[in-house]
Amino acid sequence: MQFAHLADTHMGYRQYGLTERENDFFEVFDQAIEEIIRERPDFVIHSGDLFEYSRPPTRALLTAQKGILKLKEANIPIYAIAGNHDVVMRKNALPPQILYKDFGLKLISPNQPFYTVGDVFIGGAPYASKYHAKQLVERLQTIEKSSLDYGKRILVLHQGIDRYIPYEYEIKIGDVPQNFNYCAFGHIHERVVDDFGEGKLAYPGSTEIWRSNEVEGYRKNGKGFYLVDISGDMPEIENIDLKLPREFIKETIRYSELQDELNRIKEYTNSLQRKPILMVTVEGGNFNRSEVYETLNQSLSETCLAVRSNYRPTAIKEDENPFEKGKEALDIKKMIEHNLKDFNSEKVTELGTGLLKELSDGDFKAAETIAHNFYEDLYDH
Ligand SMILES: [Mn+2]
Repeated sequence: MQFAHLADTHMGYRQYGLTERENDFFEVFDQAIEEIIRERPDFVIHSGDLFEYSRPPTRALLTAQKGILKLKEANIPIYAIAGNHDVVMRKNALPPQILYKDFGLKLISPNQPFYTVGDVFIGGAPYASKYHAKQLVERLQTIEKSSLDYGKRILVLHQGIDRYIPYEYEIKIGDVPQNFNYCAFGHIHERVVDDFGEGKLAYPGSTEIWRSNEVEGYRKNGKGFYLVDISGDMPEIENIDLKLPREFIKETIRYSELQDELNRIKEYTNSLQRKPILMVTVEGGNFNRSEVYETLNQSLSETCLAVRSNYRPTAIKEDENPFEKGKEALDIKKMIEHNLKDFNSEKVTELGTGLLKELSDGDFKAAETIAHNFYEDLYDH
């Protein structure tokens, strides 16, 4: 008896406001579906954050629909819960996953907390905030009781646990019932597999790099999903790696070697099939950040999809105010204009720079008016 366990596919996320990045998330989801069908497991578990939002963009809904239909055609049922991103906080509201009920998706929800297939119990709950943790823990005790008569018991949750994220957890490791053979978690974007209770507790992680701090984890452990065999006494877990559509490059360069380093990076990035995301830190020396920012963008914007930069000039003397006029402070207005230029819309640029001005002045009322007018205009069209 085998199943695929994935989570945190975050479809509909448009990283850095880029369509290309939105597509990457779709592409990697398609790949996951293909791999699952190749492996032919008995079923699939998706532990939440299928989508980035509880009201996903149509393309995201469509990509999910296509994938879930393919699974249905291959006779592979999928069990899913809503994560913190795709859960709807209103009482009795339905998460978007419900749309695929007729396509074979089985939603685990407070109304239907578990399913059984022969001797296998698959139960769980949607994401609960820390504020609702107590109710969740009570719910878990009920689920545990319902599971006792089954030979193989799987728990599906989308939560942070104190053992793994000591500052942002909703439940403690002691709150997780111990009698399950496999605890199929979502929420933490790194891969985690641990011995727990009578079996294993696992987070498959996100399928794409959702935040730049996931790059190191991806290099070390890859990204993808798990193929779990629960036939024996202990579940056997195999990593299935997905190939991410583009590279994330992190570089730290010294200001004194800026030109040489930029040439080297340009040559490398030019050799790649897909434009990478480049995160670069420039350090050492006394330089003007605005100028370096422009140099970086001029030399690399053609071979990189996005250049994110960060500056650590030699420490500024304490009595100097780096934000004084004419000093090396970043020109934030210019940065906003540059980053919004892809929208090709004066209105969007005006919104960005207008908000910057009013919010820097502390005029929240004026900022609100700007935002309000922008949306009024938008929905007029
Ligand atoms: Mn997530």
